[in-house]
Amino acid sequence: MDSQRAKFLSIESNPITLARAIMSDQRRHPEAKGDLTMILSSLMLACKFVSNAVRKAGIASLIGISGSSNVQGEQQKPLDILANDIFINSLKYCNKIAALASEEETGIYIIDNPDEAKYVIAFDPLDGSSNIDVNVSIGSIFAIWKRPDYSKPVVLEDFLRTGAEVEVSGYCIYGSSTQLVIATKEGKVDCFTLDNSIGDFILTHPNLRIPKKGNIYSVNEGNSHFWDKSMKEYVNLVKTPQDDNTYSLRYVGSMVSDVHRTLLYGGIFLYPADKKSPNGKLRVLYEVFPMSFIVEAAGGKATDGRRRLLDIKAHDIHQRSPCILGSPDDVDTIVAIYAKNDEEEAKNTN
Ligand code: FDP
Repeated sequence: MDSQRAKFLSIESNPITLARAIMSDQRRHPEAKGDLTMILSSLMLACKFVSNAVRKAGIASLIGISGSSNVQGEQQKPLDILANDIFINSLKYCNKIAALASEEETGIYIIDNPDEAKYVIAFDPLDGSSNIDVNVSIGSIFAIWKRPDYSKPVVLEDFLRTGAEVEVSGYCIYGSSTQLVIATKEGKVDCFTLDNSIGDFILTHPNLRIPKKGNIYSVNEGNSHFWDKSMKEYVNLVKTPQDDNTYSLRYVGSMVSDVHRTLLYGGIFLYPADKKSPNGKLRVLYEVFPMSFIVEAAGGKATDGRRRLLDIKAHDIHQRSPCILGSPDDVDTIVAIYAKNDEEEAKNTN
């Protein structure tokens, strides 16, 4: 069939699947041993399984997927625990991961590998889980690091790294479609959409770039009473129309959804520290680092207001941090406000 006719039938005759994209990436790095290829293939499989479980959640909840028993008296797992099991099982058998850190695990989970595995991974198997029962988009998030010395047994310090050291990070969003966004340290961000009819992720948004400036701000404004002066000043500024420029507020309350929209449409996502949560809410290893890595790779910026998020060195696998990320011009505006207010405060205390 000629390509004209295939187009007419809306059938893509030469799709770039995720597997094909990963393989061609590997070919561009002749020194690569295929370890990351294997890990990404395992993650792709895990995301397909989780996607399938998420799509069934509404029906399955009739038989008690949220932790109760089903009609046969069998105990059902909550979806986030199920997603955690799916990720662990999928990654265990690729033999390329030495240990993992998960939102659902208290400590690091060491994998008994026959060979020396060079990589560790941190993930949140199902982020935004408070949205599951109300059918709002949720996602999985991950970041992969190479171990500094993989001839030795894996240790906690293999995870206590900076975000700038991430090799690959990504998220999968289970929304109106299932999409997997992957960023590499070469600064390439690709988005693949799951085609359920063939069961494969297809490259639909190659080389994503975040708009330089947006007109959407995304924050839980219910916490505004507890914010610091700079946060209050910034949000007041975006709510005050400048010339023709007005901002809209969009907040899903599911980080993957809010960051995905920010990446595609531009604007800013903020989860700041406040008086109730002095370290912010979001977790450094499996929320803040992977999302900041993706946003920076797409040309955006990520900060806690005063320093680049990817420069933080983790000291705990479940540590939290304030998180502000998005279009570079929007992030620069709030960084300038923090700098101005900090300078004023320093002058007043001297
Ligand atoms: P959730 O509690 O539903 O799991 O860190 C988890 C997270 O969701 C993020 O996905 C989301 O951005 C944030 O918390 C929402 O927090 P608030 O409800 O405090 O706004």
